[in-house]
Amino acid sequence: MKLVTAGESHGKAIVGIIEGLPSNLEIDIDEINAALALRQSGYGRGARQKIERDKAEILSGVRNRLTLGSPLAFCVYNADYENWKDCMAPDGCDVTLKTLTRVRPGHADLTGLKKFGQTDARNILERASARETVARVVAGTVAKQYLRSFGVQVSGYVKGVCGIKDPHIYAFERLSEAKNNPLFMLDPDIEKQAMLKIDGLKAEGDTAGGLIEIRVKGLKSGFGSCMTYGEKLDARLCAAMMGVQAIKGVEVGMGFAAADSAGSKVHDEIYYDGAFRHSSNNAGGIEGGMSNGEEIVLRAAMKPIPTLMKGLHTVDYVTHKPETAAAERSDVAAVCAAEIILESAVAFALAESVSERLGGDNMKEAIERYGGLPD
Ligand code: EPS
Repeated sequence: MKLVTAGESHGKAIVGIIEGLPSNLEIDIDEINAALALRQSGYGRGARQKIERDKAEILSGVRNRLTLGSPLAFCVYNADYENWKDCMAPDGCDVTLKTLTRVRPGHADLTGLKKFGQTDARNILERASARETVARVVAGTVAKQYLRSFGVQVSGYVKGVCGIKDPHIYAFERLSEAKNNPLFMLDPDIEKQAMLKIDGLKAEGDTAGGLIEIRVKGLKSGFGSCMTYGEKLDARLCAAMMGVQAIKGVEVGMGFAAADSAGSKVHDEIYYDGAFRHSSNNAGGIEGGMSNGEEIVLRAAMKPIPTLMKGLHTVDYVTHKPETAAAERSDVAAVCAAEIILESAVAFALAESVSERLGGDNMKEAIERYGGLPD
């Protein structure tokens, strides 16, 4: 299974093509659109989300709600294109209308300008923008529908915002409740503190990042491989998470804390009660690069959004003069969006590994093969 995305933030649309889906997978477009709406939601989001009403249109690969086994192509139109077509239209426009040379620290602007031989960072940021993640959410929701056919679920929540952290451990079944809350957090008192933090940062023209936990339940053991480094499931899932804009760190299970503990406090002891089990899950469900049948536990650290309304010190790329970085509008915090996107990215990467092992031209074959695997 493979995903290709395309589209600029203020271009006509964000599009994607998923290759390698088996036939006869039922596609629920309402679930895709609900995920897109969640991606737009959350406390701390900016003005752009008031303009957009993201809805996916499936262009190919699905007939009467069932996949055909052919590439699934989709698009989500950018409503804001109407306001930007004078400087974004592919067939002729005035590119001087929205130039950006006061490059933003933390964004792709400066390095992108040098790398792609441009003088207007608009030509960089339009693609580097997290607007591209619209496509990842569409594909990730399709991947979730594929994984659900085998009883595998992906969920998550926001665990921290700008240093205000929720230390609790929650059962998987509780995680979906987070989507009803303004910051996708599960402890109302901690969430209130985090919202106050966002209010304060907004008043100062500043931004926030956060910590997001993603979990996978119901996956049998043996996905990924200990035999080749490229097939290791933890490597693939972490790469997918790091591929999400603004993610600067990822961990699996006990993660970085394992480096500070003795082996006897880290490794999950094994027992047998008719099936092989672990007495704890510090490994986060992955040992030797393979799922071990326990819940997969992943966490990602998101840096603060790099467009600050108060503007950081920078240099104009063309004049080389000291300047304040450009800012038109921005999110204060996009941790809820990141949570949805990370769920999607993990679901897609996992679906890739699952489909690699199962093969199957149609869902019946794939489900039968999954059923025949050891737990
Ligand atoms: C985004 C749309 C963008 C930003 C954000 C993500 O809208 P605009 O640039 O029109 O305000 O809100 O992009 C960034 C964080 C970024 O750094 O580019 C979206 O739909 O997710």
